[in-house]
Amino acid sequence: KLEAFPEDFLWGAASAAYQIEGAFDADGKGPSIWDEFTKIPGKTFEGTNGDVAIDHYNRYKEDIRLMSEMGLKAYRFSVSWSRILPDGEGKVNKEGLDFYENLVDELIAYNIEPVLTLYHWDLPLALQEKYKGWESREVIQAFKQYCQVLYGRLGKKVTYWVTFNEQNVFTSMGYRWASHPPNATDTKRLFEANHIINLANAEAIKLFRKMVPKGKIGPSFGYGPVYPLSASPDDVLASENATDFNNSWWLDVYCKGKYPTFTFKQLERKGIAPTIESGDLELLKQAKPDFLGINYYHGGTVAQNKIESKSIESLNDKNFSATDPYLMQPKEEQSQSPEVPMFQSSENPYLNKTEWGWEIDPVGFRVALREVYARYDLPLFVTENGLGAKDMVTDEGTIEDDYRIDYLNQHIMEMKKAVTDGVELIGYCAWSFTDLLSWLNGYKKRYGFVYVDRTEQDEKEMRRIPKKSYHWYKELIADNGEN
Ligand code: BGP
Repeated sequence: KLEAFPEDFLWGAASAAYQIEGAFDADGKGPSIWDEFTKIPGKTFEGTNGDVAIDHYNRYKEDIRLMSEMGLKAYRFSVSWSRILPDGEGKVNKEGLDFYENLVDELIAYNIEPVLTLYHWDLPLALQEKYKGWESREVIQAFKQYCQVLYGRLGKKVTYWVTFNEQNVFTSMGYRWASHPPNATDTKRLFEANHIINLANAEAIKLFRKMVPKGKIGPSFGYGPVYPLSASPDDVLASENATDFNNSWWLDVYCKGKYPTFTFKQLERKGIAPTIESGDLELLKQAKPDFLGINYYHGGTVAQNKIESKSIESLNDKNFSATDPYLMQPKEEQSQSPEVPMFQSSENPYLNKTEWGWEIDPVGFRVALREVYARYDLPLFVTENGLGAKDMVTDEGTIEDDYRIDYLNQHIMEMKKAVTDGVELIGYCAWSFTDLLSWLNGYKKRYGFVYVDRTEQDEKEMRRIPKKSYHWYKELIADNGEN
C-alpha cells in the first residue's frame, strides 16, 4: 500500500522569466545574454526569441487567476536579473523590483506559495561584456548585490528560494556545446566557470542565512540517473563514472563542499581542472542548502568507452550543436564525455522516447529521488518535470493532451512510491504552467497546462486555453494526489 502525500505537499507548476515574460526592454530592463544569443542566426529553431514570449509581464494577473482556479498550491518563477539591475550591478531599477513584488503579492492573495529562482540563465549582458560573465570572480560580487536587493525586498514574503537552475545544463550547453550563451566550446573555461558559480551559490546561501533566517534555499539540479548497459563490471564501472561526472560533480559541491575525487583527478590530468584558490573550499563547506531542487526529464544508459576520444575542436569543426542538455542521449558525437572518455552513452532498449527524442522513464524518476535523498540526506523539492509535445487545437477549440496526462500521472505514481520508500519531499512543480518558449525549440514544443495561442503572432490576442491536463491536474490537487 502506498503512503499518502503529506497534507501540506506543494502541488505546483514552474516557469522561467525569459521563457514567459516578453517585454524585453520595458520599464528600464537591461539586455541579458539571451536577448543577444537568440539573435545569432541559426542558434534557435526558426530564430525564435523571448522578445514577446507569452507576454506574461503584462498578463501575470490573468495567468495567476488561472492558477488559482486550478487550485495550484505553489508557483515557481524566476527573476530576470537585468530587470532589477539593468547593468548587472550598481543602479537598482525600481520598476523591475515593483513588478516582482506585485507578482508575489498577487500569488499570496490567492494563497499560492511563491517559489523564487534567482538565476534561470539570463545573465545581464553588461556582466558578460565587462567581466566575461561567470568566468570572472567580479560577477560573484554582482550576484551578491542582486541577491541582497531581492532578499531585502522579498525576504519576508517568499519562503522558498532557488539559487541556480540546472547549473550542469546551462554551463555544459554554454561552454562545451556552444548551444547556449556564451556560445563556447572550451572545457577549461567550462570548469572554471562552474567553480565560480559554485562560489556564487555559496555566497548567496551565506547571505541568505543573515537576511532571511526563516526562509529555505537550495539549488535546482537537472538530475539524470545512470544505468549500466549490461551487468559487465566494465559497464557498471562506466555508469559510476558517468554518475560522478554528470551528477556528483555538482551535488557533492553543493552538499559536502568538495569535488568528487575521481573526476577531479581526471580533469587534472587533462589540465582542465578548475583553479581553486585558498579559502574557496572553506566557503563551499559553509553553505549547505536547506533542500535540493530536482528537475527530472530523463537519465541515461552507458557502457565502457570503446570509441576513440574526440576533441571538442573536432566537434566544433562539424558545426555541432547539442539539443539535449543532459549529455547522455546517444547522438553520434554527443555520445561520450569528450574531455574525459570515462563512458560511452548507449540506447536503452526498454525505453520509448518523446517526439524530441527524450527517453520516457517514470521509474527513473523514483530512482533519481532515492539516489539523491540517500546520498545527500536533504529534503527534496521537484522543481521541474514534464512533457514537451506538439499540441493541437481541435475544431471544438479544446486541447486533448491525454499523452501529457499519461506522462505526468506515471511520474507522479513513481514519486508516490519514492515517498513510500521514505524520501522526504516538499512539493512537485510540473514544467510548465502555461506554454512558453523552449530555449532552442521555439514555441512548437509545448509543456503547459494552459495553451497559449500565438498562431497569428497577434501580440494583443495571445489567448490562454486550459488544456485537458489542466482539469486533470486540478482534480489531482484537490485529492492530494490520490487519484
Ligand atoms: C530545463 C529548463 C527549463 C525548460 C526545460 C525543458 O532544462 O530548466 O527552462 O526549458 O528544460 O527544456 P526544453 O525547452 O529544451 O524542452
